[in-house]
Amino acid sequence: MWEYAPAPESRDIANLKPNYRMFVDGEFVEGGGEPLKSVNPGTGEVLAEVSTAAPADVDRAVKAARRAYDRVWGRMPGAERAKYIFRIARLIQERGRELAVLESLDNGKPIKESRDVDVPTAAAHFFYHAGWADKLGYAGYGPDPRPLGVAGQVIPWNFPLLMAAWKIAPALACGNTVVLKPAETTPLTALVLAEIIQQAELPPGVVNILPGAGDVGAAVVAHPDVDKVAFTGSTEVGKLIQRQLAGTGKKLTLELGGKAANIVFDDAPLDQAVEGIVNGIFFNQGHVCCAGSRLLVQESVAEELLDKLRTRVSTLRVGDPLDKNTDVGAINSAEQLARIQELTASGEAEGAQRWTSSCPLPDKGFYFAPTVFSNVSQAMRIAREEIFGPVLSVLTFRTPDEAVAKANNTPYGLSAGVWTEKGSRILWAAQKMRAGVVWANTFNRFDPTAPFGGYQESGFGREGGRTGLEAYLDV
Ligand code: TXE
Repeated sequence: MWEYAPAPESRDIANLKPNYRMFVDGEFVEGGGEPLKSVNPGTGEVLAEVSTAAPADVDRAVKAARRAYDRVWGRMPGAERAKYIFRIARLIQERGRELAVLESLDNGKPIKESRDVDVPTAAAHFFYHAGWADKLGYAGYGPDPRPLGVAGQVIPWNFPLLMAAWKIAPALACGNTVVLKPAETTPLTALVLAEIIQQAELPPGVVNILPGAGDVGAAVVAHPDVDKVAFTGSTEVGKLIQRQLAGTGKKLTLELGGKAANIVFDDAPLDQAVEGIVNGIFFNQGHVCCAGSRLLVQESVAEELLDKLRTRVSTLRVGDPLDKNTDVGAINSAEQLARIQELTASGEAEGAQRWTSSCPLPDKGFYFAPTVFSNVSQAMRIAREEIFGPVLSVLTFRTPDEAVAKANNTPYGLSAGVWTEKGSRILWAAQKMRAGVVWANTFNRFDPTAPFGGYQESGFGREGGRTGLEAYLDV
């Protein structure tokens, strides 16, 4: 019934190699660390072997980045930098099919998402930031804002290519050089991006990409010649990095976890809201820091909305990430699957009512059926902790004040959604909520022109837009 192996032509498009090497000083070289195996979460099979960085490699990469900064990139006129960045953007578009298939193979996300969201948004980030490179003097940060130097960047596995673009594009536009560490379960598209950077003929050392586990990330962060650290990942590791950097004078931005509230008022167009709720929590298997993982619905429409929601979620197809009809792909790793299972079990144990879609699941690979918990109370773990999977927790409220109070009852503060016909209520709720992004009558909309980032334990600093440039400039 299910086809587990991706169609051979799709694998070919991915241009998959048996071995991937790290990218240092303009060349692909073998790292001194223990090689890691990248697994296809859609099948559980090994996709490729990837060499990883040893501490000496981190030092080499940072030295190469420093040299490139001092001799070339930090001095280059912005208009010249822009040409290289535009070239990267064009090459991402040209190699878009290859990148999309590889991303779905390595991460598990549905091909329609990697094709229509991850790859085009990554290209858009380079296009957008290329446009800034020669206009920094007009950005409002003084006539001649200076770059910071070498940026050490660590990214997670949920949007491997897109997170690399979010980090690299603004750093380059502002004149910094980069040492980036992709996540251990998804290093492949970052290494194809390295090929693109080579193809675009960036001077050696401007971008260096070092696969490896957390120890490599820690070594990049700690390197004394790294001037700025940008991290996206768990709140736990973010706090660790913040402590590690205290007193070093390095500039830091953190983009961490979330537990976003998606608030539906009784006047909301319910069918439209259902689409937004589904997109908010089941897009990318819920592996999204700003996922709308807590649905807050006004009591008077709760039952009607839940009926509509379960009906809609029953139609989602879970399965082979490379199948164009797949709506929910594979969970990125066995560890993440276990984490989701443990948290959903806690929801049942604490008395929430569990509903799980009866869609068939492939029996190879890592999958989790879309799940909706109702009768959730604020004290339950599934209402407080980031599940990072296709699991929605539904709470109810009676008044707008109660809705906002519940939305803010979290240590996080990355995003939120509001569904209502009343414009005044949207503005009121957006003012009252401690969230970096508030979407109104939509969810999960990303645009390189809009600053993105959080409050409280969701981190600090903004990425994207003019504000995002501040993270890479001495203003
Ligand atoms: O994150 P880690 P994990 C949340 C989500 C998920 C949980 C755990 O809830 O279930 O975190 O995921 C590197 N110094 N998010 O364990 O460990 C690591 O190698 C420097 C939300 O994958 O934070 C990887 O490249 N770097 C989040 C990156 O940090 C270190 C996205 C993220 O891994 C390091 C991911 C160290 N000491 C998970 N230790 C979001 N905001 O979107 C690890 N790393």
